[in-house]
Amino acid sequence: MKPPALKSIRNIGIISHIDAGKTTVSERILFYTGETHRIGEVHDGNTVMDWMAQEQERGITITATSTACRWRDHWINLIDTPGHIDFTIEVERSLRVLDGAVAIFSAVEGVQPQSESVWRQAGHYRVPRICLINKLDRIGADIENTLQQIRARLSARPVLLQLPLGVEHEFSGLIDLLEEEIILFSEDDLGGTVERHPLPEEEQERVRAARERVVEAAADFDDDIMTDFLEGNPVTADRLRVALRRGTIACGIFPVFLGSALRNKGVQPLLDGVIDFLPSPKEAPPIEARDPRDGTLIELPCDPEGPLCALAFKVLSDEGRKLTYLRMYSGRLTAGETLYNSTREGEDRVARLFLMHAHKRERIEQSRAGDIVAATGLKDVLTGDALCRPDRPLRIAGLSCPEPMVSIAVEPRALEDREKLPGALEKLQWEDPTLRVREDAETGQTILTGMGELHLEVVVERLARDFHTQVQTGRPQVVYREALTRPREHHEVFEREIEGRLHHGELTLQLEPLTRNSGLKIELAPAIDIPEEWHILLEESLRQAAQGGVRAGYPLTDLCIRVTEVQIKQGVTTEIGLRAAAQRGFSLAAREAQPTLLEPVMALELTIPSESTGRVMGSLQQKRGQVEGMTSRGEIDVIRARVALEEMFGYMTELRGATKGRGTYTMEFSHFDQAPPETLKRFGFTA
Ligand SMILES: Nc1nc2c(ncn2[C@@H]2O[C@H](COP(=O)(O)OP(=O)(O)OP(=O)(O)O)[C@@H](O)[C@H]2O)c(=O)[nH]1
Ligand SMILES: [Mg+2]
Repeated sequence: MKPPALKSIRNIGIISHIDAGKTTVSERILFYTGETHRIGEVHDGNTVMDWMAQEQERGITITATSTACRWRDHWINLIDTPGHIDFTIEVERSLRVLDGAVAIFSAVEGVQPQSESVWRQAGHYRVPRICLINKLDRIGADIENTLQQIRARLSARPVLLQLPLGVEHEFSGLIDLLEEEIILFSEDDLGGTVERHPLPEEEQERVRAARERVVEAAADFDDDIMTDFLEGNPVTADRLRVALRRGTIACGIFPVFLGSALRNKGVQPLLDGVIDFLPSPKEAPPIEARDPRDGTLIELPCDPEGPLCALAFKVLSDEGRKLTYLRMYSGRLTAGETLYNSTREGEDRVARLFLMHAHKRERIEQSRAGDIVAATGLKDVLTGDALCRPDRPLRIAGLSCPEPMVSIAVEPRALEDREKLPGALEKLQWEDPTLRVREDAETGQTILTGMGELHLEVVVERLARDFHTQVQTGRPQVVYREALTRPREHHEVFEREIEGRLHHGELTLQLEPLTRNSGLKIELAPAIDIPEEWHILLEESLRQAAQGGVRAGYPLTDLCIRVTEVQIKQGVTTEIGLRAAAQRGFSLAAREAQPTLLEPVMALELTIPSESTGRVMGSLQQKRGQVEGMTSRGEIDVIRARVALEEMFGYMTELRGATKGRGTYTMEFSHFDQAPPETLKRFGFTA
């Protein structure tokens, strides 16, 4: 099939809090665009987008799934992302490569914590968004309240483009404010037929008022519309669409659609919105690339005739072989071509290229700027690597990866499991940059570190299912940080003969504790006159040393390490000598600077029936939790609190018990804070 013109492509993602209906919407999109012949339902465990066995059983999305479909002569590459915070890397990598997103909100729950997080992530990459307020069929659906929360909690400017016909169980269709028409979705073919009718007399007043707000928003992006708005002249739907599109692409406004995905209402107008308001790859801002040979910075617009530049944003192990998802930013790529991996500095060959339809693939011979494709054959490529032509190396920013917070020890059950474990974990790590694997030096156990309990549970289950490797797991442990409480200065001399040659390194270090959540800083005094390579070497050695901790093996943070002096002895000062002096000097000084332990503190939002509030508050207090606010909505209370992660293991079970199964909570990392005396004692720190 002939590839579409660039302006007819949309690379978009669906993002939201857990359970807002992303997968339900995606399944409808596949059905209405003719990609599938039946609608999969999350509660039946038969969706195309949640193809992994664990996703179907748990009823949640775990991994971002990419698919391609066609609508109104446009090609849409669509990525359905998970809402659970443990899988946030999936959202991060998707937003990194997408040109636009659909943010979904539940009309009942409004803007939930994870919606705030994904909205922030999208803002970071300046991804234009349109919104869907979903679940209008549910009791308690409240559009105005959700819009208000979008304004207040997301500091965004929503522009409502539709009105509902009825709400809750009377929700029966929509009013299109641009065209001033009624939209109905036929019940006979699962909403497949969309009918448009003129507006009845009795609706005209409320439509006029609501449409005026749309014209007002559009006027901010179009001077002619502003004039017409001020003079009270009519403005056509087409003119409004052009202005709203401009505003959306500039992230100045966020068009809002309405619907109930489960009841098959509202999805086709949303698809129209994707085409009308979200940018094509050509309209997305150019990316910045650097030529590693001379450091020159260039801007790469989306151009098939430009130099080849692609980002590997996802690597899957598919029956033991690597399948690499690529976002093509510039140039063309043909199957069989040899590429240069500018991140890892090596060459790799693309065997085959595919267009992905969820878990099925369509083979293609060539891809070009603007496309999202998958490739086989790229043996050494990992998530976040940049690919280009060997004769035109280009580097682009990789992925920013969140720090995992929870670890567990795993023990292979049988001998054969022991043999298979390292290989299986390596493959899981290809896929998941937030999974870390290391061996505990003292116990010899394999330690997995991940984003949270659920993340690690999923990993262990995948070991068993996909890699037939059974393991026993220990209790989850928090990943702490170490910090210093006193400043310290230290002079270190290293001098030793190694293999017949004298190595010397001599320097003075200053360690200075910083305020909480400042991270790690390494500075070299400007007066130090050493070659650039030694500069880098010193910084790397010190960073490595700080990473290893002082007392409990956790990375040091909130610290500035300053090298104030480096004494050079001509002919004997060597790299080996300098490295040894830096690392030994740091370690001795840090031990004298009264190290302490910091623990991760999480931001929680609990939604519970009011009758359980007393019990839940009591238990939060026992967990050293700080309640920061509570709002009531009918019989439901929403509590916001901060609690140390250490106290939160197994909390889901506890909360279910305390609320007769009706309470839920979400949490995400907030900050690091001083660990309590018992924890300090456990790790041998003085309180
Ligand atoms: N009543 C009602 N339920 C809905 C609607 N849309 C989705 N649901 C239900 O909400 C639940 C969650 O839907 P999903 O589509 O899995 O939500 P999601 O956003 O993909 O969730 P995660 O991927 O786990 O973050 C399912 O039980 C759906 O059937 C809707 O419009 N109305
Ligand atoms: Mg989902």
